[in-house]
Amino acid sequence: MGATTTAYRTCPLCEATCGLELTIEDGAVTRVRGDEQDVFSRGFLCPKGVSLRELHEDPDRLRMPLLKQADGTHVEVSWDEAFAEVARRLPPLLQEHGRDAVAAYLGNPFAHNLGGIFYGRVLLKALGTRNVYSASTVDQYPKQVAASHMFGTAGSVPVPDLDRTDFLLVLGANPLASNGSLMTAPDVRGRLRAMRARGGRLVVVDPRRTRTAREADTHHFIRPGTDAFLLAAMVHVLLEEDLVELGRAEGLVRGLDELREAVATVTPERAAAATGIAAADIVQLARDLAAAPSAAVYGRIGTTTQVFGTTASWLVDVLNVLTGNLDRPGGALFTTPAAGGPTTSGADPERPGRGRGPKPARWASRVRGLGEVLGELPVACLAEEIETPGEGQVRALFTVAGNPVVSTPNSGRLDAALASLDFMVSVDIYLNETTRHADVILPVPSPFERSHFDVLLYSFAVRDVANYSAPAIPAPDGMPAEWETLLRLVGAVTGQGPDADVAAIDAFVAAQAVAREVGTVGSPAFGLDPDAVGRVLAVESGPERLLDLLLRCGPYGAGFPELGAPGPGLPADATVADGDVRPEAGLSLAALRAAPHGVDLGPLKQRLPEVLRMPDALIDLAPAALLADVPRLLAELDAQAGAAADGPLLLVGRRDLRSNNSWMHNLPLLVRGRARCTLHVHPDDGVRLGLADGAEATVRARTGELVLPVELTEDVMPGVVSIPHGWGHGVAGTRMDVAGAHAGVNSNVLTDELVVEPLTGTAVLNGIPVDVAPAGDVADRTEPLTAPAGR
Ligand SMILES: Nc1nc2c(c(=O)[nH]1)N[C@H]1C(S)=C(S)[C@@H](COP(=O)(O)OP(=O)(O)OC[C@H]3O[C@@H](n4cnc5c(=O)[nH]c(N)nc54)[C@H](O)[C@@H]3O)O[C@H]1N2
Ligand SMILES: Nc1nc2c(c(=O)[nH]1)N[C@H]1C(S)=C(S)[C@@H](COP(=O)(O)OP(=O)(O)OC[C@H]3O[C@@H](n4cnc5c(=O)[nH]c(N)nc54)[C@H](O)[C@@H]3O)O[C@H]1N2
Ligand code: SF4
Ligand SMILES: [Mo]
Repeated sequence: MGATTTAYRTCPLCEATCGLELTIEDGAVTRVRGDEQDVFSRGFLCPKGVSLRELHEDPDRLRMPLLKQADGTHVEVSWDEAFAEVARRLPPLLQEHGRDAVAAYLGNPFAHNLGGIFYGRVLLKALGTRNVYSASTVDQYPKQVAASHMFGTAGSVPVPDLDRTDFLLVLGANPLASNGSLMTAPDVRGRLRAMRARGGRLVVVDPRRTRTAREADTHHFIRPGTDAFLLAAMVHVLLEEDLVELGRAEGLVRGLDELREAVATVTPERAAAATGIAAADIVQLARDLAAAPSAAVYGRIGTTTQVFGTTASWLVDVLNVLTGNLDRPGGALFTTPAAGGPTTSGADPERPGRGRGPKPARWASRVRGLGEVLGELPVACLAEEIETPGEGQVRALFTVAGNPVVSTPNSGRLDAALASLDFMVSVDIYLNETTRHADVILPVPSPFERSHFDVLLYSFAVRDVANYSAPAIPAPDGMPAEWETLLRLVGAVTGQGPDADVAAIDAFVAAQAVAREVGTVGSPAFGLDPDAVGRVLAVESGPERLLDLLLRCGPYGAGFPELGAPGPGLPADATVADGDVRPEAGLSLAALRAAPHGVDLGPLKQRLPEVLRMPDALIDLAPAALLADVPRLLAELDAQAGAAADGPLLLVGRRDLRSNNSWMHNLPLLVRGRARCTLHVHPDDGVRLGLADGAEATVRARTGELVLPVELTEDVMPGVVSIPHGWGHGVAGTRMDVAGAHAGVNSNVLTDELVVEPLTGTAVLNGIPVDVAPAGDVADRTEPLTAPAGR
């Protein structure tokens, strides 16, 4: 019999970063459990973590590249053949039509993936296109853009101090299902229960009575898309009643007068008419927030992917600042991530808090003129960029870890557009709704077969933590790591042919990273000989080498003691698990390898004012870009006050614990039981519309229509219906048998690519006006469907 071993690793599936304990027998993973010793998750895991074994073993998960044939079907080919096809077809296309003729779309798992984080930008740079798209413009960009306007960088997002707070106000998030987002916190339910056990209060604002709402002291239904009115009215109350107490932000803010003026007319009464939350409740909520010893306001998907996404995101943090909760223990704090990030670098060394501030849009999309945002164009305009002829038309597409056909608005249109491309390459693990259009699909190793460190997510964690996982088992023979595939693509698109020297490109990437670091004032590497630094790092390669550099030069880094340049090292309260080696010199990759359960770097630290990166070193409470959008807010407030009660039904999404966006429905463990892709309808609306529980309904919007089963439930607000996103499987040409048998419908057939949030171009995925009728009823539509509020 072979040996039984144990390996520890971080689950890469969602933002919670749970520690897993894997049992490995004869080279196969036979059990997945929560790692009781993990310094952050302490044994917690959710059903998706357990299902990683099914993912690893899934017969439909791709192990070899696929090539599309003339008849549209895909066949397995060798790695060499696959890269040769890219090297043969892409360079001539770029030569003839220019760099912008190729687009790239980066999906969600990309952000959970060391290969993607470190080498994705190398591929983008090699492509040199302005047509860069990602899931961020159907997700969190409004929050990041608001943060950059207030605090200076897109990484300056304050995180609720979940473990110490006395009061948490949650809007448009359901962390009990999603396990938290821009709030990395394994076991949110346990942490919320601990908060309530120590006397803290939880208030949830959501058009649905969610799992999180059921844990709350108070839940308010809110009409979709109206959070900005509620938040502005709360700001109004704080100012009106003299409840402002800036705390740590005292002397560090600008724009209070402009803010006062902006919300002057947003009274609780007017906000009540628009939101559906009573004026007295709005006033009380503002007072409670101000009175709590510590409090945090937290908004997520329901507040970002809506008509006032950036405005709502801004006002969330305005409330945190005005109540003295920014940078207060138990309030909303900035992290100090081990691998560093925009808030730990880029400051003016002479004057802390000073930096370049928010970045204006540098270009606009070709067809609709939507502004570039944080280096990307809004994915809501990808289809038209492919369809519209002329100079700069997108003719080729790379998707990496993305399924935009299911995840982005007006899926039907994008699906058809992808079919018209001259060439498409997907780096992906499934033949799914999107990748079926790809000429070449390049799979990557399973989560057990790759290394992991959450470079991005630790920047939004409720504690500062660092945990590295090496691959638990080797990848199949011949399968490159994701980063190697990305670099081989770099070779192919830059005309180096299909067999580019990956190690040489990697060495070049590393040398550039070292050059940046030795030129950075304040880095332990500052002024060192780059070759000497390179030699120290050369024991590692690939993402490990780049991570080692970031850790060593980060806020807890070991620096380069071998070169006489030690780093700052660990804080006194840092801990490791029993038996792990405490890294005395500070963090490096070697140090993390000796701490398989992770290193806890303590609760969130107070970072004002040095965390700011604003030209005047002040928090901007009234950024010009947001003030410019206030007239739209006020106009809509007027419009809504009258129309709220008798408007069309509004569609919102929902997540459930056993899904992960669009791609985990092929795992039997996660799809068994009752069908979850249903239309939630309030019983009163059910009666009015003649919809019975379990019967089929037709849901229509401007962009398309769907038929799906009705679930009558008081968990959704009257006037609102809900469909989860990420379904709609079983499409011809895909190869996901289990998902196909639990197909559901694609809710993004109903979301409108022409309706975007104006500041960031982020798609409005919540608050979509829809018609609902019993299926088969060819009810005459008496009125045309109106666009969502604020368009
Ligand atoms: N209506 C509506 N639409 C939404 C949302 C919503 O709330 N409502 N949410 C939005 C949000 S927040 C997001 S993040 C997006 C997600 O949008 P996407 O990122 O486009 O979609 P995913 O479903 O996450 O697809 C992930 C893809 O990556 C592949 N994959 C999985 N693991 C790996 C890996 O390790 N490497 C590679 N290369 N590929 C891998 C999967 O097979 C799948 O094709 O959806 C958005 N769309
Ligand atoms: N199980 C599971 N976990 C996931 C994912 C998944 O698909 N499944 N996806 C991951 C990803 S990519 C992300 S970005 C995160 C998202 O994490 P969350 O933001 O916590 O995601 P949701 O559970 O969709 O919660 C959004 C809530 O907003 C509500 N809502 C809709 N419209 C409005 C509105 O106008 N106002 C208010 N106040 N609320 C509104 C919805 O009813 C819903 O309850 O989850 C991550 N974790
Ligand atoms: S909560 Fe997220 S990180 Fe934790 S086990 Fe589940 S999917 Fe993995
Ligand atoms: Mo997301």
